[in-house]
Amino acid sequence: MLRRLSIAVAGGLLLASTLAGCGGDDAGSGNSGGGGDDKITLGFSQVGAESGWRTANTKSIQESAASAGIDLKFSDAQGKQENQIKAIRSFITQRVDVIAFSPVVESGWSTVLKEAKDAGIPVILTDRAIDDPDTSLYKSFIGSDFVEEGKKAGEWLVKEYEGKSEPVNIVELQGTPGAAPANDRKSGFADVIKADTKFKVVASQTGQFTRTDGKAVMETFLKSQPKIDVLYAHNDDMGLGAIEAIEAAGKKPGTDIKIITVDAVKDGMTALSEGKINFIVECSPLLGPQLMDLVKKVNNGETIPQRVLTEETTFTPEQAKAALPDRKY
Ligand code: GYE
Repeated sequence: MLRRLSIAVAGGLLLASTLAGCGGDDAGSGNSGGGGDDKITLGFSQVGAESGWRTANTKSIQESAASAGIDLKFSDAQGKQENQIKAIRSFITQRVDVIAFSPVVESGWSTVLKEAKDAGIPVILTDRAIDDPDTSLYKSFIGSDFVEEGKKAGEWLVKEYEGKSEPVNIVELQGTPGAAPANDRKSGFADVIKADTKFKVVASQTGQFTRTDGKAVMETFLKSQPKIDVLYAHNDDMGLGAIEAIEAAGKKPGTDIKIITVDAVKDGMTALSEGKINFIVECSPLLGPQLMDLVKKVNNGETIPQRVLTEETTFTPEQAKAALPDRKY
Protein backbone atom coordinates (compact mmCIF):
# COMPACT_ATOMS: atom_id res chain seq x y z
CA MET A 1 0.00 0.00 0.00
CA LEU A 2 1.18 3.50 -0.78
CA ARG A 3 2.27 5.77 2.03
CA ARG A 4 0.23 8.74 1.07
CA LEU A 5 1.93 11.89 2.19
CA SER A 6 2.93 13.96 -0.77
CA ILE A 7 6.38 14.11 -2.13
CA ALA A 8 5.69 17.29 -4.03
CA VAL A 9 7.30 19.53 -1.44
CA ALA A 10 11.01 19.74 -2.02
CA GLY A 11 13.08 18.66 0.94
CA GLY A 12 12.11 16.61 3.98
CA LEU A 13 9.83 17.48 6.83
CA LEU A 14 11.61 19.28 9.62
CA LEU A 15 9.38 18.68 12.58
CA ALA A 16 10.54 19.88 15.97
CA SER A 17 9.83 17.37 18.71
CA THR A 18 8.81 19.99 21.26
CA LEU A 19 5.33 19.42 22.60
CA ALA A 20 3.32 22.59 22.82
CA GLY A 21 -0.31 23.04 23.85
CA CYS A 22 -3.01 22.73 21.22
CA GLY A 23 -4.88 25.78 20.05
CA GLY A 24 -8.09 26.91 21.65
CA ASP A 25 -11.52 26.19 20.23
CA ASP A 26 -12.31 29.57 18.84
CA ALA A 27 -10.56 32.19 16.83
CA GLY A 28 -10.58 34.66 19.70
CA SER A 29 -8.82 32.56 22.31
CA GLY A 30 -5.22 31.62 22.90
CA ASN A 31 -2.00 33.62 23.01
CA SER A 32 -1.57 36.86 21.20
CA GLY A 33 -0.55 36.36 17.61
CA GLY A 34 2.37 37.85 15.78
CA GLY A 35 4.84 39.74 17.85
CA GLY A 36 4.63 38.38 21.45
CA ASP A 37 7.21 35.59 21.32
CA ASP A 38 9.14 33.87 18.54
CA LYS A 39 6.64 31.02 18.19
CA ILE A 40 4.81 30.97 14.86
CA THR A 41 1.08 31.62 15.25
CA LEU A 42 -1.18 29.80 12.79
CA GLY A 43 -4.87 30.66 12.47
CA PHE A 44 -6.76 27.67 11.08
CA SER A 45 -10.42 27.71 10.06
CA GLN A 46 -11.86 24.20 9.78
CA VAL A 47 -15.04 23.30 7.86
CA GLY A 48 -16.75 21.57 10.80
CA ALA A 49 -17.09 18.02 12.10
CA GLU A 50 -19.35 16.55 9.43
CA SER A 51 -17.52 13.26 8.83
CA GLY A 52 -14.95 10.75 10.04
CA TRP A 53 -12.56 12.28 7.50
CA ARG A 54 -12.95 15.71 9.05
CA THR A 55 -12.37 14.39 12.58
CA ALA A 56 -9.15 12.72 11.46
CA ASN A 57 -8.08 15.87 9.60
CA THR A 58 -8.62 18.07 12.68
CA LYS A 59 -6.64 15.63 14.83
CA SER A 60 -3.80 15.59 12.31
CA ILE A 61 -3.63 19.39 12.24
CA GLN A 62 -3.79 19.81 16.03
CA GLU A 63 -1.22 17.09 16.73
CA SER A 64 1.25 18.22 14.11
CA ALA A 65 1.01 21.88 15.19
CA ALA A 66 1.80 20.77 18.74
CA SER A 67 4.79 18.69 17.72
CA ALA A 68 6.08 21.40 15.36
CA GLY A 69 5.94 23.95 18.21
CA ILE A 70 3.42 26.09 16.32
CA ASP A 71 0.81 28.07 18.27
CA LEU A 72 -2.48 26.98 16.67
CA LYS A 73 -5.61 29.08 16.85
CA PHE A 74 -8.25 26.58 15.76
CA SER A 75 -11.71 27.71 14.71
CA ASP A 76 -14.63 25.41 13.79
CA ALA A 77 -16.97 26.98 11.18
CA GLN A 78 -19.76 24.44 11.71
CA GLY A 79 -20.24 24.11 7.97
CA LYS A 80 -20.87 27.81 7.36
CA GLN A 81 -18.88 30.03 5.03
CA GLU A 82 -19.88 33.16 6.99
CA ASN A 83 -18.21 31.68 10.09
CA GLN A 84 -15.03 31.02 8.14
CA ILE A 85 -14.98 34.59 6.85
CA LYS A 86 -15.44 35.85 10.44
CA ALA A 87 -12.64 33.60 11.68
CA ILE A 88 -10.26 34.80 8.95
CA ARG A 89 -11.06 38.44 9.79
CA SER A 90 -10.42 37.70 13.45
CA PHE A 91 -7.05 36.10 12.58
CA ILE A 92 -6.17 39.25 10.61
CA THR A 93 -7.08 41.48 13.58
CA GLN A 94 -4.99 39.29 15.89
CA ARG A 95 -2.12 39.54 13.42
CA VAL A 96 -1.37 35.83 13.27
CA ASP A 97 1.72 34.89 11.26
CA VAL A 98 -0.01 32.55 8.80
CA ILE A 99 -3.66 31.74 8.01
CA ALA A 100 -4.75 28.34 6.72
CA PHE A 101 -8.27 27.16 6.00
CA SER A 102 -10.29 24.46 4.34
CA PRO A 103 -12.91 26.35 2.32
CA VAL A 104 -16.40 24.98 2.90
CA VAL A 105 -17.42 26.04 -0.64
CA GLU A 106 -15.38 27.05 -3.70
CA SER A 107 -16.64 30.57 -4.38
CA GLY A 108 -16.95 33.87 -2.54
CA TRP A 109 -13.48 34.28 -1.03
CA SER A 110 -11.90 37.19 -2.91
CA THR A 111 -12.84 40.03 -0.51
CA VAL A 112 -11.61 38.43 2.68
CA LEU A 113 -8.49 37.00 1.02
CA LYS A 114 -7.64 40.46 -0.32
CA GLU A 115 -7.90 41.74 3.24
CA ALA A 116 -5.39 39.10 4.39
CA LYS A 117 -3.09 39.94 1.49
CA ASP A 118 -3.25 43.68 2.26
CA ALA A 119 -2.40 42.88 5.88
CA GLY A 120 0.66 40.95 4.64
CA ILE A 121 -0.50 37.65 6.14
CA PRO A 122 0.19 34.61 3.94
CA VAL A 123 -2.70 32.20 3.35
CA ILE A 124 -2.49 28.46 2.68
CA LEU A 125 -5.52 26.52 1.42
CA THR A 126 -5.81 23.02 2.79
CA ASP A 127 -7.93 20.12 1.55
CA ARG A 128 -10.33 22.13 -0.66
CA ALA A 129 -9.64 24.60 -3.45
CA ILE A 130 -11.35 27.90 -4.28
CA ASP A 131 -12.48 28.96 -7.77
CA ASP A 132 -10.88 32.42 -7.72
CA PRO A 133 -8.56 32.81 -10.74
CA ASP A 134 -6.33 35.20 -8.74
CA THR A 135 -3.77 32.75 -7.40
CA SER A 136 -1.87 35.58 -5.70
CA LEU A 137 -4.52 35.42 -2.94
CA TYR A 138 -2.89 32.33 -1.45
CA LYS A 139 0.61 30.89 -1.28
CA SER A 140 -0.19 27.22 -1.69
CA PHE A 141 -2.99 24.69 -1.96
CA ILE A 142 -2.36 21.35 -0.31
CA GLY A 143 -4.80 18.49 -0.86
CA SER A 144 -6.18 15.77 -3.09
CA ASP A 145 -7.20 15.75 -6.74
CA PHE A 146 -10.96 15.24 -6.38
CA VAL A 147 -11.61 14.93 -10.14
CA GLU A 148 -9.17 12.05 -10.19
CA GLU A 149 -10.99 10.44 -7.26
CA GLY A 150 -14.30 10.63 -9.16
CA LYS A 151 -12.61 9.12 -12.20
CA LYS A 152 -11.25 6.20 -10.17
CA ALA A 153 -14.78 5.50 -8.91
CA GLY A 154 -16.09 5.55 -12.49
CA GLU A 155 -13.29 3.34 -13.79
CA TRP A 156 -14.05 0.67 -11.21
CA LEU A 157 -17.70 0.70 -12.27
CA VAL A 158 -16.87 0.42 -15.97
CA LYS A 159 -14.69 -2.64 -15.25
CA GLU A 160 -17.27 -4.20 -12.94
CA TYR A 161 -19.91 -4.14 -15.71
CA GLU A 162 -17.57 -4.93 -18.59
CA GLY A 163 -19.20 -7.09 -21.28
CA LYS A 164 -22.71 -6.55 -19.91
CA SER A 165 -25.30 -4.68 -21.91
CA GLU A 166 -28.31 -4.25 -19.58
CA PRO A 167 -28.87 -0.74 -18.21
CA VAL A 168 -27.09 0.07 -14.94
CA ASN A 169 -29.13 2.45 -12.76
CA ILE A 170 -26.97 4.57 -10.48
CA VAL A 171 -28.01 6.80 -7.60
CA GLU A 172 -25.55 9.41 -6.38
CA LEU A 173 -25.17 11.00 -2.95
CA GLN A 174 -23.36 14.28 -3.43
CA GLY A 175 -21.29 16.15 -0.85
CA THR A 176 -22.03 19.68 0.39
CA PRO A 177 -23.39 21.80 -2.50
CA GLY A 178 -20.70 24.08 -3.90
CA ALA A 179 -17.82 22.27 -2.14
CA ALA A 180 -14.85 21.36 -4.33
CA PRO A 181 -14.97 17.63 -3.47
CA ALA A 182 -18.70 17.49 -4.33
CA ASN A 183 -18.30 19.31 -7.65
CA ASP A 184 -15.19 17.43 -8.69
CA ARG A 185 -16.11 13.92 -7.57
CA LYS A 186 -19.37 14.33 -9.50
CA SER A 187 -17.73 15.57 -12.70
CA GLY A 188 -14.81 13.09 -12.65
CA PHE A 189 -17.23 10.17 -12.27
CA ALA A 190 -19.62 11.51 -14.94
CA ASP A 191 -16.75 11.97 -17.39
CA VAL A 192 -15.75 8.33 -17.20
CA ILE A 193 -19.19 6.68 -17.27
CA LYS A 194 -20.57 8.82 -20.10
CA ALA A 195 -18.59 6.72 -22.60
CA ASP A 196 -21.13 3.91 -22.17
CA THR A 197 -24.86 4.70 -22.42
CA LYS A 198 -25.87 1.71 -20.30
CA PHE A 199 -24.81 3.74 -17.23
CA LYS A 200 -27.61 6.04 -16.09
CA VAL A 201 -27.52 8.31 -13.06
CA VAL A 202 -31.24 8.06 -12.24
CA ALA A 203 -31.10 10.26 -9.11
CA SER A 204 -28.44 12.56 -7.65
CA GLN A 205 -28.88 14.63 -4.53
CA THR A 206 -26.82 16.07 -1.71
CA GLY A 207 -26.36 14.12 1.51
CA GLN A 208 -24.23 16.95 2.98
CA PHE A 209 -21.31 14.56 3.59
CA THR A 210 -23.11 13.28 6.73
CA ARG A 211 -24.41 9.87 7.78
CA THR A 212 -27.81 11.26 8.81
CA ASP A 213 -28.50 12.91 5.47
CA GLY A 214 -27.00 10.00 3.54
CA LYS A 215 -29.51 7.71 5.23
CA ALA A 216 -32.49 10.05 4.76
CA VAL A 217 -31.78 10.70 1.07
CA MET A 218 -31.19 6.99 0.37
CA GLU A 219 -34.60 6.26 1.93
CA THR A 220 -36.23 8.61 -0.58
CA PHE A 221 -34.22 7.09 -3.46
CA LEU A 222 -35.39 3.61 -2.44
CA LYS A 223 -38.99 4.77 -2.42
CA SER A 224 -38.89 6.72 -5.68
CA GLN A 225 -36.64 4.50 -7.82
CA PRO A 226 -38.04 1.17 -9.03
CA LYS A 227 -34.57 -0.28 -9.76
CA ILE A 228 -31.25 0.76 -8.20
CA ASP A 229 -28.13 -1.18 -9.18
CA VAL A 230 -25.38 1.08 -7.84
CA LEU A 231 -24.90 3.77 -5.21
CA TYR A 232 -22.04 6.22 -5.66
CA ALA A 233 -21.54 8.25 -2.46
CA HIS A 234 -19.06 11.14 -2.38
CA ASN A 235 -17.85 10.01 1.06
CA ASP A 236 -17.87 7.00 3.40
CA ASP A 237 -20.19 8.58 5.95
CA MET A 238 -23.04 9.08 3.46
CA GLY A 239 -22.46 5.54 2.19
CA LEU A 240 -22.65 4.19 5.74
CA GLY A 241 -25.91 6.05 6.37
CA ALA A 242 -27.28 4.71 3.08
CA ILE A 243 -26.35 1.15 4.11
CA GLU A 244 -28.69 1.50 7.10
CA ALA A 245 -31.51 2.62 4.79
CA ILE A 246 -30.83 -0.24 2.36
CA GLU A 247 -30.84 -2.83 5.15
CA ALA A 248 -34.04 -1.34 6.63
CA ALA A 249 -35.65 -1.76 3.19
CA GLY A 250 -34.79 -5.47 3.32
CA LYS A 251 -32.02 -5.31 0.72
CA LYS A 252 -28.41 -6.44 0.95
CA PRO A 253 -25.86 -3.62 0.58
CA GLY A 254 -22.93 -4.63 -1.60
CA THR A 255 -24.97 -7.40 -3.25
CA ASP A 256 -28.43 -6.11 -4.22
CA ILE A 257 -27.01 -2.62 -4.58
CA LYS A 258 -23.31 -2.16 -5.30
CA ILE A 259 -21.71 0.67 -3.37
CA ILE A 260 -18.74 2.91 -4.18
CA THR A 261 -17.55 5.57 -1.73
CA VAL A 262 -14.61 7.95 -1.23
CA ASP A 263 -12.34 8.55 1.84
CA ALA A 264 -11.37 5.13 3.29
CA VAL A 265 -11.83 6.01 6.96
CA LYS A 266 -11.90 3.07 9.39
CA ASP A 267 -15.70 2.65 9.47
CA GLY A 268 -15.83 2.72 5.69
CA MET A 269 -12.98 0.23 5.42
CA THR A 270 -14.72 -2.07 7.92
CA ALA A 271 -17.92 -2.06 5.85
CA LEU A 272 -15.80 -2.70 2.75
CA SER A 273 -14.07 -5.66 4.40
CA GLU A 274 -17.54 -7.06 5.25
CA GLY A 275 -18.67 -6.75 1.63
CA LYS A 276 -21.27 -4.05 2.37
CA ILE A 277 -19.27 -1.55 0.31
CA ASN A 278 -17.64 -2.80 -2.92
CA PHE A 279 -14.96 -0.21 -3.61
CA ILE A 280 -13.45 2.82 -1.85
CA VAL A 281 -11.33 5.55 -3.39
CA GLU A 282 -8.91 6.82 -0.78
CA CYS A 283 -8.68 10.49 0.24
CA SER A 284 -6.13 11.10 2.96
CA PRO A 285 -6.99 13.51 5.81
CA LEU A 286 -3.46 13.42 7.26
CA LEU A 287 -2.45 16.84 5.96
CA GLY A 288 -1.09 18.23 9.23
CA PRO A 289 2.66 17.49 8.97
CA GLN A 290 2.92 18.89 5.45
CA LEU A 291 0.89 21.93 6.38
CA MET A 292 3.19 22.72 9.32
CA ASP A 293 6.20 22.33 7.06
CA LEU A 294 4.72 24.84 4.59
CA VAL A 295 3.76 27.22 7.42
CA LYS A 296 7.36 27.28 8.67
CA LYS A 297 8.75 27.84 5.21
CA VAL A 298 6.34 30.60 4.26
CA ASN A 299 6.95 32.28 7.61
CA ASN A 300 10.69 32.23 6.81
CA GLY A 301 10.00 33.99 3.53
CA GLU A 302 10.85 30.87 1.50
CA THR A 303 8.99 30.20 -1.74
CA ILE A 304 6.65 27.26 -1.44
CA PRO A 305 4.96 25.27 -4.24
CA GLN A 306 1.58 26.62 -5.38
CA ARG A 307 0.17 23.09 -5.41
CA VAL A 308 1.02 20.20 -3.10
CA LEU A 309 -0.79 17.06 -4.17
CA THR A 310 -1.74 14.26 -1.77
CA GLU A 311 -0.99 10.76 -2.96
CA GLU A 312 -3.72 8.18 -2.60
CA THR A 313 -4.82 4.73 -3.60
CA THR A 314 -8.02 2.66 -3.88
CA PHE A 315 -9.30 -0.37 -1.94
CA THR A 316 -11.21 -3.56 -2.76
CA PRO A 317 -12.65 -5.70 0.10
CA GLU A 318 -9.51 -7.89 0.15
CA GLN A 319 -7.21 -4.89 0.26
CA ALA A 320 -9.33 -3.35 3.03
CA LYS A 321 -8.93 -6.51 5.14
CA ALA A 322 -5.16 -6.31 4.75
CA ALA A 323 -4.96 -2.56 5.44
CA LEU A 324 -7.34 -2.32 8.40
CA PRO A 325 -5.02 -3.45 11.22
CA ASP A 326 -2.62 -0.53 10.52
CA ARG A 327 -5.24 2.05 9.60
CA LYS A 328 -4.61 5.26 11.51
CA TYR A 329 -8.02 6.87 10.98
O1 GYE B 1 -14.09 13.57 1.60
C1 GYE B 1 -15.56 14.34 3.28
C2 GYE B 1 -15.49 15.55 4.10
O2 GYE B 1 -12.99 17.89 1.85
C3 GYE B 1 -11.90 15.88 1.26
O3 GYE B 1 -14.96 16.54 3.24
C4 GYE B 1 -12.84 16.55 2.18
C5 GYE B 1 -14.20 15.90 2.26
C6 GYE B 1 -14.22 14.44 2.65
O4 GYE B 1 -16.47 15.84 4.91
O5 GYE B 1 -15.76 13.18 4.06
